[in-house]
Amino acid sequence: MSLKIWIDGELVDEQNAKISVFDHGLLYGDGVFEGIRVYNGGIFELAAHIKRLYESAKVIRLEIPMSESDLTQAVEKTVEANGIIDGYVRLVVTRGKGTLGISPLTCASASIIIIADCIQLYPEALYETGMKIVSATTVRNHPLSLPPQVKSLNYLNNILAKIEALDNNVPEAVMYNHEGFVAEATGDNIFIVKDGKVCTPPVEAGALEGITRGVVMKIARADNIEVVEKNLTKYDLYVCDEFFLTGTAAEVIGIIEIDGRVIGDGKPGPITKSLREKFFKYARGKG
Ligand code: PXG
Repeated sequence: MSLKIWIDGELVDEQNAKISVFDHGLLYGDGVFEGIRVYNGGIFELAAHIKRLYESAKVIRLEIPMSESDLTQAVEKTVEANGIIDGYVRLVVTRGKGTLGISPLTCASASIIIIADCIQLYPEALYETGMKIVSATTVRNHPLSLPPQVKSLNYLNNILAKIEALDNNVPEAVMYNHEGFVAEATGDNIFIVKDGKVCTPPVEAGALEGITRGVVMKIARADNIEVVEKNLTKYDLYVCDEFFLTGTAAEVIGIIEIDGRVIGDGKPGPITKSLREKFFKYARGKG
C-alpha cells in the first residue's frame, strides 16, 4: 500500500513525494528532523518533539514556515491519513531548494516533510538478553562546532561511530566528548546504575536532550530512585552495576558488556528491567 507523505502543505502519494536535487538538505545536510513514536494511535510526547524541532531550527537560523500548532496538526493529519496505530513519524525540515553553494540565502523557503510509517525495532530477544556495546574513537561534536543538542540532518559524526560499532559486530557505540567524558550513544542516551543510583551524563557533555531520557528520569524519580546528572568516564561505565540506553526507537534497552567488560552478572539488571517495563506501560498509555 502506498503511503501518503506530507510535503509543504499537501498529502501526496509516496511515488509523487519528491524534493529537488537542489534542496540544501540533500546537498549539505542543511536541515533538522525529529523521530517520533505512535503508540495505540497516540503520538508520543509530540509537544516535546515539536519544541525540540523549533529550537534546533532556531540554532541553525532556519525559519520553519509554519506555526507550531499548525505543524502539530499536520503531523496528526499525516498519522491519521496513513492509519498508523503503532508506528513512527519522521518529521524533516530542510533548508529548501537553492543553488549550488552552501549559502542558505539562495534557498527561498524551508521544506517540510512528514512521513508516517512502520518502525524497524531491535528484536525482542535483545531486550531479554541485553546488548553488547563498544567505545567509539570518533569524538562527539565539539559544543563550539554544531551544538550536539541540535537534531540536524548532519549525522556523519554519529554514522562514523556507528560504523565502528558494526565493525565490532555490535549495534551501538558509546561516544565520548572532546574532554573524554561520556556523551551518548550514536542514536540513544546513556544511563548507568551504581550503588542504587541512576546516573546519566548532563546534556552539556554533548548529548541530544532525548525525549525518552526525560521521561525515564521522571519515571525513575516517581519510583523514589535517585537520578543524578553528572559527567561519566569510561571507568564509570566499566565498573557500573547496570547500564542501559534510552531512545525513541530502542525505548529502554539493557547493556551487558562494553569493550569486553561484563556489566553486573551479564544480564539486564533489576532497575533496568523495571524502568523498561514502566516506560513500556507509560508509553502505551497503560501506566
Ligand atoms: N541521541 C541521538 C544522537 C539521537 O539521534 C537520541 C539520543 C535519543 O533521543 P530521543 O528523543 O529519541 O529519546 C537520539 C534519537 C532514526 C532515529 O531513525 C534516531 C533517533 C530517534 C528516532 C529514530 O535513526 N535518535
